[in-house]
Amino acid sequence: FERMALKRGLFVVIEGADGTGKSTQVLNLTKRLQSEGYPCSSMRFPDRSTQIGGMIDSYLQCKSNLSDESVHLLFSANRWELKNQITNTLASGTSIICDRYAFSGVAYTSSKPGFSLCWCMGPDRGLPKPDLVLYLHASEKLAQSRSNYGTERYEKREFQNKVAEMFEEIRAVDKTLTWTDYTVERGIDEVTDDLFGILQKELNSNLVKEVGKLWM
Ligand code: 2DT
Ligand code: MG
Repeated sequence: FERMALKRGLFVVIEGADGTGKSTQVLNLTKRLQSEGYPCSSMRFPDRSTQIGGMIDSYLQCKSNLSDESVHLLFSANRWELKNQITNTLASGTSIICDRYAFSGVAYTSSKPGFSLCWCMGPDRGLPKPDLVLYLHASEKLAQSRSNYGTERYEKREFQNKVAEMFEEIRAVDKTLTWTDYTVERGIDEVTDDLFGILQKELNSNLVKEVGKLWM
C-alpha cells in the first residue's frame, strides 16, 4: 500500500539592511506559522550562544580584535556547527525561519577592502541551501528615522551602504536561489501579514525535493 512521504520543512532566510526589523519579523513569523498549524522554529546567525558565537559576540562588541579573515571563518564555522540542526529540523517536517545566513557573511566581509566575492563565498559552499531568501529593504522614511546606529562594529552608514551593494552582487552570482524583495513601509503586524502571505504558497507546495547545497 502507498505511504505518504513526510513533507520536509521549508528553509527561509531573512536578510536585509540593519534596522528593517529582521529579528522582530523572524520571531513574529515563526509564531504566526505555528498558530496557523505549520511546525516552525527560528534560528539566527551569528548564534552567539555557542563557544564560537561567544568569540564573534566579543568581536562585534569591540571587546576583542580578530583579523578580518579569521572572523570571517568563525562566522562560517558558526553556521557549520549548526548544520546538522538545520538539516534534522527540516527533515522532521519543521520549517525554519532564519535571521541572517551566509549572504550576510559574504556581504559584510566583501565590503572590507581587499576581499573578493569568490574568497568570501568559499567557506560557506555546501551549507544547506535556503528555499527562499526574503530580502527586507528599508523605506526612505524608516532609514531616516534610524540615523543613529548602535555601538557594535559595522553599524556605520557608509559601511551599510557598501553592504547593500554587495548583497546585490551576491544575488546576481547565483540565479538558482529564490530571492524575494520586500520594502518595509507599514507597521510590524502588517509586515508580518505580508511576509506570511509570501510564504504561504511555498508552505503549501509539495516539498519533495531534498534540501539543496549552497553555491555548489
Ligand atoms: P546581528 O545584529 O543580526 O546580531 O548581526 N555578520 C553576520 C557578519 O559580518 N557575518 C556573518 O556571517 C553574519 C551572520 C552582520 C551582527 C553583525 O554581524 C554581521 C551584523
Ligand atoms: Mg544588529
